[in-house]
Amino acid sequence: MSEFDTVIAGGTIATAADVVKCDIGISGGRIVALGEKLAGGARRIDAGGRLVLPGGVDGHCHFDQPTGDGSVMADDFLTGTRSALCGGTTTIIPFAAQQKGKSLRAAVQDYHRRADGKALIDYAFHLIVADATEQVLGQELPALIKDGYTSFKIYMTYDDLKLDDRQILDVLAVARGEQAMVMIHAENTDCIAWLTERLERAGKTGPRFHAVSRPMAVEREATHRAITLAELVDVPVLIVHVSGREAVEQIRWAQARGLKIFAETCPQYLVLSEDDLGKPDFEGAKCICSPPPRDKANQQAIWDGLAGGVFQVFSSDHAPFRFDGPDGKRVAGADAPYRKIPNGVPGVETRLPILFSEGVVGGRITLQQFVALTASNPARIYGLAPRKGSIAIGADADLAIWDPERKAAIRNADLHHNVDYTPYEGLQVTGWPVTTLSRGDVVWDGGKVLAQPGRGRFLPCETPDAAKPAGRAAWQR
Ligand code: DUC
Ligand code: ZN
Ligand code: ZN
Repeated sequence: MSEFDTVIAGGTIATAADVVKCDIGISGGRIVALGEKLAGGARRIDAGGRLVLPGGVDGHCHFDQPTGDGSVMADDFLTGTRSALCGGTTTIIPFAAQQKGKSLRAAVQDYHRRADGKALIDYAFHLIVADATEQVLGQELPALIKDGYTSFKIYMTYDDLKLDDRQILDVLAVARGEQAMVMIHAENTDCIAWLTERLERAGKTGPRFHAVSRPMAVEREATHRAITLAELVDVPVLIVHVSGREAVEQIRWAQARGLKIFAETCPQYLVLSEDDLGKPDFEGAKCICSPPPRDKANQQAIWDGLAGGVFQVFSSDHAPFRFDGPDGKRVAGADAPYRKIPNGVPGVETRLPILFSEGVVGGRITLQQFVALTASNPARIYGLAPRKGSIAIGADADLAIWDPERKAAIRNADLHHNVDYTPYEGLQVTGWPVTTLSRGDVVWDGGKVLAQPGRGRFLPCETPDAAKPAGRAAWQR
C-alpha cells in the first residue's frame, strides 16, 4: 500500500513566501510530504502546467444570516459553501449575529443549527456583537471566546446593529482581556441619517443615491474614530470592507505610528463603481452594498493599498439577496427607496478569480501576495493557522489547483450560488480553479461538485497571536 492517499504531481505550488515546483503527498486529509517526484499515491492528480495554491479562506461572508427587514439571504450553508469551493475557497467564516435584546450564546446555537448537515467545506464563526449588555460583556463574550469564537464584528452604523463609542470601548476592553480579534464596520451613522433625510425630502431615493448618502468622508471619519478608540484601549482591530483612498490614508497613518490596525478590502471596491448604482430599471440595486463602490481613483487607491501592504485580508463580504422575487433586493417593493434595499453583493465564488486575474495576471500584485491576502493572512489573523491557509507539512490538504490561463467571462449561469445575478456579469477573467480539495477530498473537479452536504466541519479558532497584548495598557496602570 502507498504511504499516500493522494499525490498532486508536477504542479507549481505557491505560498505566501515562495513559488516552487513541487509534488504534494496527502494522507489522512493532511499534507504529509512535499518533494520532487513523489512516488505512489492511491490517487494521482496531474497538475502539470497548473498552479497549486492553498484553498482560499474567506474571512468575511454572510450565509443564512437572519435579517430584520423581511428579506432572506439567498444562500445557506449548502449553496454558499458550494459556491465557495467552485471558486477555490475551502474555509469560510460567516457570522453568528446577536440580535439586540437577545443572547449572543443563543445566536451561536441557532447558527450551528443552520450549518449542521449542510456545509460542504470547513467553517468557523465570527460573532456579531449588537448589544453590549453587562451579561454579554461580563459572561457570554468571554466564555464564547474561550470556546473558539475568537473574533467578532461590531458596527458603527445600521440601527439594529450599531454600538456607540462608549459601548465600542467596552467591547474593545473585553477583546483586549480575552485576546480576541475585533472587526469594525466603520461608517458614521448620524451623517448617513442626516444625508438620507435630506435626500428623501428632495425625492432623491433611487439606488444611485445610496452612494450619495454614504460618501467617503463618512467612512474616513469613522475609520479614524475606530483607530482612536482602539488606540485608547490598546487593542488591535481590523477595519473591514475598506472602499477608498481616504480610509486607506487613515489606516496607513495609523500603521506608520505603530498601531496594530489591520485592514480588509473586497472585490467590489476594485471593479465596481458608483456608476453601477446608477444603472436604470432598478438594476443599480444589484450593486448596493455598504460602504458603496466609489470611482476609478478610489479603485486605484485600493490597489495601491493591496500592493503596498496596507491590507492584510481580501474577503468577499458575500451578502446574497436575489434581484427578483419578494424577499431580496425588492423586499420593500419593486422600486423601493435605496434606504429599504438590502445591502450586499454576492461574490464568494468570484473573489479569488477576480483578484487573480486583475491583480496577479494584471501585474499589480505578486502570486505570493495573492496567497497571503486570500488564505494565509485570514487564517493567521482569525486563529486558524497553521491548520488552514498554507501549504505545509501537517496542514489540512485544502488546496486549489488553478488553470492560470483559462479565459472566460463571468456569467451568473455558470456560478453555483443561489442568487439570480452577479454584479460581475460579463467581466473577463484569466485563471480559474479547476480542482479543489478539502482535507484531501476532491470536492470540485471537471466542472462538477463532488462533496456531500455535512462533510464540512466546524473549526474552533485559537486566540490569534496578533491579538495578544504586549503588557499593560496605560489605562490599566
Ligand atoms: N455591508 C455590510 O456591512 N454587510 C453586508 C453587506 C454590506 O453591504
Ligand atoms: Zn459591514
Ligand atoms: Zn459584511
